[in-house]
Amino acid sequence: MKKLLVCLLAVSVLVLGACGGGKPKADPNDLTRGMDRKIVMGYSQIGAESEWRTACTNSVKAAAEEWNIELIFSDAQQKQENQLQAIRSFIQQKVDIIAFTPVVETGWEAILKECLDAKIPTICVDRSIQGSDRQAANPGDMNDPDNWFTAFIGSDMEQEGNRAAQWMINNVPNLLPGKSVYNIAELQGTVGSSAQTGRFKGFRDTLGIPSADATGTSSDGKYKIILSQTGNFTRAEGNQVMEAFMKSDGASIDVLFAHNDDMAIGAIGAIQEAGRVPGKDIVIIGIDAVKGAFEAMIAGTMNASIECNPLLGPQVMDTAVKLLTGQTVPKWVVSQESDYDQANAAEAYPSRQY
Ligand code: GZL
Repeated sequence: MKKLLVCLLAVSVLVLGACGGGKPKADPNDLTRGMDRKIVMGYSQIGAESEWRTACTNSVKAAAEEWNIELIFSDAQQKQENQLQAIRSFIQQKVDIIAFTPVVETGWEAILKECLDAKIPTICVDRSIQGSDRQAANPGDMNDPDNWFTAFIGSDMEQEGNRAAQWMINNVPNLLPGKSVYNIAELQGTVGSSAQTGRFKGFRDTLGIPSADATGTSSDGKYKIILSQTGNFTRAEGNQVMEAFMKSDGASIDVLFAHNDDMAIGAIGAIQEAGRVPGKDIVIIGIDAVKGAFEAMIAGTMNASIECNPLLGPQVMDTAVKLLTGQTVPKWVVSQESDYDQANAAEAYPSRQY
């Protein structure tokens, strides 16, 4: 009798499986394979302050389409309180996963712990939070910010600052020969964002300037940061701050280091207004490698841009599917990037995607 029952059970399972009973077979071409329904992702984006940000948003939206993931998108208009509100709303909507780009590094502990309590995994996109070294933390150590979020997808901002300083050291003496000291003006990004803190520190570390100091002289005495102020990553503010720099110290500035290309491009107009030649009298180094920077480098009004890749969408969606189908993901999915200047800008420009 028992044997008969076992056979009947086995046959019924086989019959059910054959006529599609139980979990539907995932379409092998469906990138959310392993999920028996559409993933719902909430994404809190900072805003639309730069070419880079727009490219990042477009990449995330396009990848959500491709991965067949339902994206609930929120634009925070540069305000952290709008991000906190959006994330709380995602929790109330019981989304499967939350992605966010923290506008600044601080103020995320409470909301991320609400996500943890709601058992909703979180992905930091592009920027990270204070105290995170983006390495796997000791499990359960809730004093470690790396346990407050699930994964970080983005660039090494400190390394971008290093790369900008290294390009300057390798190229400025040839571009402006015969000087014993090069005076630098710096346009910082949004104060307190991981992009600003990382680039600020990385640039100074390479020069041997204390990373707490806005201005200072390199350990070899050749490079001197004489001006440093935020332009909030926008062209308009980059132009305004550079106009003020040119009024106070225009004649003595040799190099402009801008934490993004949009501020560098805004500054070009202010340099021209002040009667100096951008790209020649003042060497201009930006970060992002957006199309506007390539156009300026090809025109000769800008000298270099350190790439920061905004095309993060595919990595965000791939990480979301892996997390929701029980696969392990690295704490930090690092972006791959290059450096561009007037020597390679024209060749690279046609294939640029942003
Ligand atoms: C960097 C990103 C920065 C860009 C700016 O990862 O957060 O914000 O460099 C953007 O262009 O505004």
